Amino acid sequence: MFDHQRLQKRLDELEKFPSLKENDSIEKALAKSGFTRRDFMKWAGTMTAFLALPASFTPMVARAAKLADRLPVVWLHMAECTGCSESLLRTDTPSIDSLIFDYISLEYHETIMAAAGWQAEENLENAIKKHKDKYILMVEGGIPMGETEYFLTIGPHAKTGFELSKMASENALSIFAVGTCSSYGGIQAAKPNLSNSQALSKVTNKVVINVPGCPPSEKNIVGNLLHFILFGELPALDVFNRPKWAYGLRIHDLCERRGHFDAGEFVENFGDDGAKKGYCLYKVGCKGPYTFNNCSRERFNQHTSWPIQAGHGCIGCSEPNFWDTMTPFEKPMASRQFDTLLSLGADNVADKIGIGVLTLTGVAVAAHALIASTKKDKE
Ligand code: FSX
Ligand code: SF4
Ligand code: F3S
Repeated sequence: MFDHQRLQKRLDELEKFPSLKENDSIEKALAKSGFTRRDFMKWAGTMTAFLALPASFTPMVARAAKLADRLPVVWLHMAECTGCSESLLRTDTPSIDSLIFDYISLEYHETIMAAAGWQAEENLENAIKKHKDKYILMVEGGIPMGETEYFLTIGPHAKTGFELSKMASENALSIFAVGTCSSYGGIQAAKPNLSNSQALSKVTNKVVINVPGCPPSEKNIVGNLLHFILFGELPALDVFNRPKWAYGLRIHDLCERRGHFDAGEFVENFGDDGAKKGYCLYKVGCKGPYTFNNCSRERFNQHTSWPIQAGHGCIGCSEPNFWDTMTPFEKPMASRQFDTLLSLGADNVADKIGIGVLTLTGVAVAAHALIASTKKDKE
């Protein structure tokens, strides 16, 4: 997998493609925002570690970022809140991640493009025609299907989200579902799902790489793009088609409050003494033990903070159907998968302190692994 020569060859080939951004370069974009080459190389080093690659790959990750303008990207909005785009495009303090995203050749993105109406629709058709089978498709939002397909129509011809995403998927080189909504349906797919919103993977037979999170961090979005530029092939995926390098561990595994969980020190109520001391949020509903994502390692807004650091438990926003399965958000998961599998209430796990807690947690982890592998077997 870690074959330098193969990757160099791929990047050499990519370099031969014409730059889609005339008169622009990542160096210029960085300089304009006050970043030095040193900052850029530091960023490339962090990104390399983030992608679970050896440090010797840093120059190649930097080169891949510089070649990001060789691959056209089409970004579609379906039923959602635009939080995924916002996670990336925050304009107040652009990070190197958001600059890279600016620098890629975004051929179509409804939030940031100047065109509107007829012009916008034409732009999309042109981009798809011009870059047929060569562009990366990124879709944000759930897609109303079936009898309620018309609940989402876009543009002057009132094309449905389903039609647009299907057409864009058919002609794409690689497809990413950005956010929980396009990965699994998301909030609008919560019961009773009146719009019958579905995941992008229901629209196409092609492989869809899911980058869930409501929203996903900018690092996970840009990291997936970079991974594709570097390798040109699918990353290792888990049973829910999430890249393992980003979604391989649970929030709970690297949580800064984990020591308190293991010691049996819990916040009992928001604002109590335990909360002031930064104790574990399990009893006030944290779903970190059931959620596979890298927020506890990467955080948000350039590593500034993340939900648990801010004092609220993880609500499991990157898991399928989290709105139905993880609510109520501020109550522990008293009777979910642990109960059904091993007759262990999750509260039980939290209440027993010391060795007992650790043993039971170990059992709970095993239970989750069992669920994951059973699901895989079924597929
Ligand atoms: Fe929102 Fe994106 Fe959530 Fe969904 O994010 S942050 S509702 S994942 O599709 O805009
Ligand atoms: Fe962190 Fe939540 Fe796990 Fe507690 S239960 S250690 S707050 S992830
Ligand atoms: Fe979402 Fe939990 Fe991360 S709520 S943002 S997966 S900490």
